[in-house]
Amino acid sequence: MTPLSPQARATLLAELPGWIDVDNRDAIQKRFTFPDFNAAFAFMTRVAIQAEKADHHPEWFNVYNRVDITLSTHDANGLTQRDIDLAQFIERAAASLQVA
Ligand code: H2B
Repeated sequence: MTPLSPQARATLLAELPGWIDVDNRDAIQKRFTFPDFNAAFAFMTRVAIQAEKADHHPEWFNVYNRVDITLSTHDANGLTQRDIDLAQFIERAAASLQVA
């Protein structure tokens, strides 16, 4: 796995609304807010199962109904297609649990 080119990175991120660059490292982050802890943890469970399946794991922080997620590929020391794939899965999981 090699980090995405700046061009590929920009094109792929344009399709992932709300994901922003992390300062001082090649990574992206997004905050997800759910109705309550139950929904947040259900979301985390879905993401955890997918992360194990893909052997690609998020860096995340949960407080009650909030989940802050950072994605980067440690083995590549940067953002790769694996992070994009996981971000797309995360978007689908959040959409199925999040109350507008
Ligand atoms: N997750 C992330 N985000 N980046 C990695 O480089 C990575 C991972 N590597 N999950 C995997 C696990 C690696 O450590 C194992 C040994 O395959």
